[in-house]
Amino acid sequence: MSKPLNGAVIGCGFFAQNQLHAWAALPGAQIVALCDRDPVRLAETASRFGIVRTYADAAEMFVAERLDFVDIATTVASHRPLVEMAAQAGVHVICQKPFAANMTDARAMVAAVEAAGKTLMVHENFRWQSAVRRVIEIVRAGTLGEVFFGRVSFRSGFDVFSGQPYLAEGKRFIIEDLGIHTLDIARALFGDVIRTAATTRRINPSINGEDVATMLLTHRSGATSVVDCSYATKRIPETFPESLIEIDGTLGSLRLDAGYQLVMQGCVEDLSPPLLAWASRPWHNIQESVLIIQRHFLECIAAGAAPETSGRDNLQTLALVEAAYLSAAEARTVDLATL
Ligand code: NAD
Ligand code: 89Y
Repeated sequence: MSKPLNGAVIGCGFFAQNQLHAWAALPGAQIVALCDRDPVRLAETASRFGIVRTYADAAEMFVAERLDFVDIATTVASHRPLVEMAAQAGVHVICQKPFAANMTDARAMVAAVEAAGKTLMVHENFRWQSAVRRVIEIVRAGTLGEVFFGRVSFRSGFDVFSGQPYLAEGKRFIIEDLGIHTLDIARALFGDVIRTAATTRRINPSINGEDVATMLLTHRSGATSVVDCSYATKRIPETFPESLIEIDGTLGSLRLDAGYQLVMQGCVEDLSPPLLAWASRPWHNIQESVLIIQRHFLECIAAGAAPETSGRDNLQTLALVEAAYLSAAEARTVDLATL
């Protein structure tokens, strides 16, 4: 068996705890260093995961450590400088979503890591949720024939602001934070997009950004999809954090219904995700996908292959986010080639 890769995690906040649990479960990697500019979060996380070497400054860490990869789990404002620093240090990179604040930054980040000859994966984990993955495999196997319609829907009233208070503060909210995942699922299922038309609303008066968005996508394959998301939906039972899916193809249709129930050709299959030892409901679906995407990263490095959600691939998802905001702001259809 080859030696585990040495990695460092930058950002010890709300979501990084899941990433660290997943690394602890993967024999192909060991996290040898942690970085966070918040000393309390850094110390608590280091003690929780038994990681001895800690840094307040990422530049110092890259000088002091011999790393194979870095896992960037900070919020978007720091992504470009940290990815460029990692490229300069010559290490493989994982970067959380949203990958970048705009297309210019995103393209520069992809170019920097490509120039260093290293692997860059965006932690775009929703398409790796086991139930969503099963649907992707069915579509890619051609079981439904030619897909002509799809819907990826995420509607919830779950309080995400208590764990992630910054989500209430930004000018942008649901498309950049959550819609980015459902748009990426639509790409994984139906392929790249030619144009989009979107509407947005803010229902919750105590946040700054939009909390409802509806996007109509025209895919290059000829399929049309609707991607809709809302954090203003009071539904019982609450379905957070499930992405519900409907697909019509020339040979059949399927639905991924609430409760992870796959309904296809008159049969129902229970795709409930496992509750990993370190996971907790209702997040367990997302938490399992963290383990799966991080395993995928290690497998890609071993095989010298590009991750499915590489930085270059993610440019297409990010362009969809930008196109949706532009479409909603200007009340027009946006051609993706213009971005
Ligand atoms: P957070 O604010 O709780 O944690 C971020 C941490 O990064 C903080 O402790 C902060 O001090 C640290 N930090 C920021 N800039 C830094 C820098 N330059 N150097 C060192 N430390 C720095 O945020 P979070 O909720 O954990 O979210 C982090 C990212 O994860 C966001 O981009 C968010 O969108 C994403 N996220 C992804 C998922 C998913 O399912 N993929 C779920 C939740 C959050
Ligand atoms: O930040 C978001 C994400 O990526 O998944 C769910 C979330 O935590 C809140 O919308």
